[in-house]
Amino acid sequence: MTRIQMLLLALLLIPAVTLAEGGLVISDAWSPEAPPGRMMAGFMELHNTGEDAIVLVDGESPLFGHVEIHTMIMDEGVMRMRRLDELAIAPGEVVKLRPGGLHLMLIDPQQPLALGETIDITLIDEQGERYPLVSEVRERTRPSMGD
Ligand SMILES: [Cu+2]
Repeated sequence: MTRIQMLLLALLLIPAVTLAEGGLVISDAWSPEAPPGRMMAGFMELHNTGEDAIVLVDGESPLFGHVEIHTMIMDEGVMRMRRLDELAIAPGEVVKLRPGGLHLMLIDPQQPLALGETIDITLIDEQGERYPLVSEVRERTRPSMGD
């Protein structure tokens, strides 16, 4: 079985919404397509359905060298990305990662990814709790993340 076939099989077995142990519901995860070798972004909704704050501090993916949590800031009239050490989600809060704002940065791609393919990503909180998700590669929309 090829890696692509395995990814497609995995997609069939994973529901669109993943309810993790810690009460973090992750939905509508997607990544704009990018030229081979370029870093990619990850967008999604994060809903903390639990009683306690969830503080995400890290991420990882088998398809990328490393994963960072980024935000966008205005710097002398130019939008720039900045790495966040942590992303806190209060109980009941929905945080949206979307183009032009908060996003995951998927750095050092290990293989080309075509439209419709999926990326396994795991978010990790400060207590070491892991929140797996699957991001679908979709067409790039405006506003663009650039790279
Ligand atoms: Cu970024």
